[in-house]
Amino acid sequence: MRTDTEQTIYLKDYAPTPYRIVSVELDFRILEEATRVRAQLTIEPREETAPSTPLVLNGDGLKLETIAIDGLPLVLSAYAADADTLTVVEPPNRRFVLDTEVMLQPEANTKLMGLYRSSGTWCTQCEPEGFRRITYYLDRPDVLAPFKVRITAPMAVAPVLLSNGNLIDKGDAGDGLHFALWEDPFPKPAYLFALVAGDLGSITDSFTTQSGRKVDLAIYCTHGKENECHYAMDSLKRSMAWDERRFGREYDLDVFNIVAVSDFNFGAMENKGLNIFNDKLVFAEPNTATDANYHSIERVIAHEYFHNWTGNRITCRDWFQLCLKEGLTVYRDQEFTSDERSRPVQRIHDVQNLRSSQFPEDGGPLAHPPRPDSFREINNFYTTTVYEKGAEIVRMLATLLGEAGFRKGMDLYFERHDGEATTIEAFLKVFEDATGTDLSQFATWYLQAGTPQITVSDNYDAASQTYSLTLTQKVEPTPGQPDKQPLLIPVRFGLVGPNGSEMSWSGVSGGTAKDDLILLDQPSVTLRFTGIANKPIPSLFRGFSAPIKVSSSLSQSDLLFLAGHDSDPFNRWDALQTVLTNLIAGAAQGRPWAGSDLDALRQAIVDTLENPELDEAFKANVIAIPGESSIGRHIGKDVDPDSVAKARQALLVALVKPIEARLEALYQSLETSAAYSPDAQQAGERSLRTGLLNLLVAGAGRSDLAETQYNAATNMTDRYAAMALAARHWTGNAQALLGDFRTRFAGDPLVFDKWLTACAQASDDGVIERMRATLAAPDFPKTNPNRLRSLLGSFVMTNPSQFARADGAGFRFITEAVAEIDKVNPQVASRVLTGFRVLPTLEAGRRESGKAALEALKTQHQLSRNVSEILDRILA
Ligand code: 0A1
Ligand code: ZN
Repeated sequence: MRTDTEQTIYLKDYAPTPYRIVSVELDFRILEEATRVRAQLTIEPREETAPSTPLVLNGDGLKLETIAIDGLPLVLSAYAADADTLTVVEPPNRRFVLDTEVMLQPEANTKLMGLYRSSGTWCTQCEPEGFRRITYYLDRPDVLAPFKVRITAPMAVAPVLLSNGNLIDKGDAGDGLHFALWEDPFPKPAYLFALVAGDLGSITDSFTTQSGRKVDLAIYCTHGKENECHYAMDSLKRSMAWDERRFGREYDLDVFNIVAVSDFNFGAMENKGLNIFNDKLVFAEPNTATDANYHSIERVIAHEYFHNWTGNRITCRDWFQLCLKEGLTVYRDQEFTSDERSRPVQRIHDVQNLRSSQFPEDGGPLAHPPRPDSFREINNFYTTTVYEKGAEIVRMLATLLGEAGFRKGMDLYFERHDGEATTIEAFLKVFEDATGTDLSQFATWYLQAGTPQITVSDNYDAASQTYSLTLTQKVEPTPGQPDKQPLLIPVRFGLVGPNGSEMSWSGVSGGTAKDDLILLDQPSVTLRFTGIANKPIPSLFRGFSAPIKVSSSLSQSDLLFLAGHDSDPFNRWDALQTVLTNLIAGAAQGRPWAGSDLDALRQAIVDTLENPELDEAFKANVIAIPGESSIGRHIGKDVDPDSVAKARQALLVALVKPIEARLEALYQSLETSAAYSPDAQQAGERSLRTGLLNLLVAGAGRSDLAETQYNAATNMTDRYAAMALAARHWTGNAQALLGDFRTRFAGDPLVFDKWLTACAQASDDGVIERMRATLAAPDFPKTNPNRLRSLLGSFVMTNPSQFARADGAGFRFITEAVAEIDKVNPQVASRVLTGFRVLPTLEAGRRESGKAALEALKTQHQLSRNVSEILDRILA
């Protein structure tokens, strides 16, 4: 059953608009019942536009009240208006002012796009196509204009009135109303427009830029939450300083405002000078926020701030170029966090995220290039491929060009394209021009979907002291792309000698290898290194120098050797993870491990834990046993999640039991009475302690330790970790801990999200019925994306054996929930549905029951364009 028209938009059809918008004046009259929006758009035809070309503006669910050009109302025959478009049939062939009025009902806007209300506050979300839900406009990113915004609202309900840019006037407007006038001098696309009107508290600060300008900073929030905004403010100031230091980028307005709202479809939004944030990415205090929350706040505050240059000053020509701003900005926020915290630990974190979310997307039915060439619903393309793979591409560029070359290219990018809406091609061109490098083959990364699979083989010839190394690349077909081109893949590497030190060579032939970088630019490359005295162990893709999968020919003992000796910390971690994955995946597929393999692995783990040179956060990552989804992905097809879960559990027991006492002693020794600080050092110690607790609970049944930690906790990080572990393993005390947590933090919505997530991750068969009951409770806020994502998103993404249960109950629970949520908020619904992308990897029975659930969703419900597109792509 369908109602939405299935229109596909193609990159190849791009054409500039026949009309330019020279300037924008908006007048919002906000009242409890409704909001009236008057737009005065100064418009002119382009030089090449033929006279009488109709002007077609976008709308979405709008109802036109009045329309005039240059002050004269239009006669009925001069325009056509419906909910989705406004056409002026024969506009003047010169500059003119189009004046329109519409009425909005923000209260009824549950899609949270356009102008809506969140806990009483009026706020907006316009990216990508929300502005057309506010007024008729050329709502596309290549239409840039300066905005002047007047907001009038009741003083009592909305004492705070904010928009983009600088405040130029404010005052009383009579009848209990007041007004504010904002002006943003920087021409911007409509997706960066924002407005906030509400009764909000705030904290303020200031930042002096490198050229000595003082910028007023403020974070607005619900009254009473001000004290929880300080970490966000601190992160903002550090971000501003970092962008000056690292990229020479200075902030450009006199004010920078952030507003935290409770109902938000994403993490946050980079509106010019007025960032709007999901409150979970602003509020933090030790009793209710975890270290992971602090880490995310720092990262997202930085991300949105960095968009001011990469996104706002230089924006995208069209939405196919989304990766231009997102990939680059994610790269920048990753670099910021690496500089602020531990670089290797951040790299591990980012790669884990890439592997657990982007790789499955890239290898399944939803695979698409970082720069897609068609879409039905652009909201479905705010994906991990655009964001995280996009960041990896920028990272590879930096690797290939070196730090200085990369910076030269970035400087040229800012110089050449400031104020423009541009493309991926223009981005690559600046690096070509700045460094004289040919990037034509490299560009394929943006255009081709799929994760390259790298095969490695090697041979050592003692007689000639020659070591040869063959690297082969292959990308499997993805939807719409049956044939793949070879990519230019930077391989950072080293040859590790028998004593663990780096080996050097006297010569190399057969390919490009310079210092520690091999350029794999052919389907297969064989390098011959001469002057090699002993057989080396290759350490490849150091620092994860490219977003690829490697099938390594290394034996377990070689991998464990690297885990103990590689000079590259990322590869040390990765080697041990590979060993763990191989053992569990093997056992799940009927190839049990040998006792000696496990002994060696256990020893490697103990050695790592006892190594005084490694920091705690790194150790915590080393002892994190790969999750069931990760093992499933390694197996790749015909996966039975139950055997994976069983094998993983068996390995945990076999690994932990013999060293339980040592692990417990270490666990106890990490207890501290120091006052909580979210800094990387303390957070690292806590994460190691949690990692040890995980081993002890999962591998030695020590739920008593979880309970003790839960009760003794003096911060949310320790308390949540203990409860979540008990819930996941559904230990005897899990229900009691969940119950205590629920009542202890009753009334705190962000902590309720943590409870929902922990509930959704439970491994027992009762989980679905409990979730059903939670969702059906009359007071469950089904309009709030955070609540829905915490319950349903966590379930589909992190509880693989219950979601893909053999009886199909997990699939049906989700499709039924999606059908219901779709009526309220299609963006949240379609995102939850993407969890079904795992279907092709599952064994036949589960695959079929998953498909049946999707078919039922498709035939029995009227679905949004968002959900329909995802559904059709998964079923294709
Ligand atoms: N540009 C934002 C992401 C974002 C996209 C869409 C939104 O609403 C539907 C909100 C935010 C970012 O990259 O942070
Ligand atoms: Zn972004």
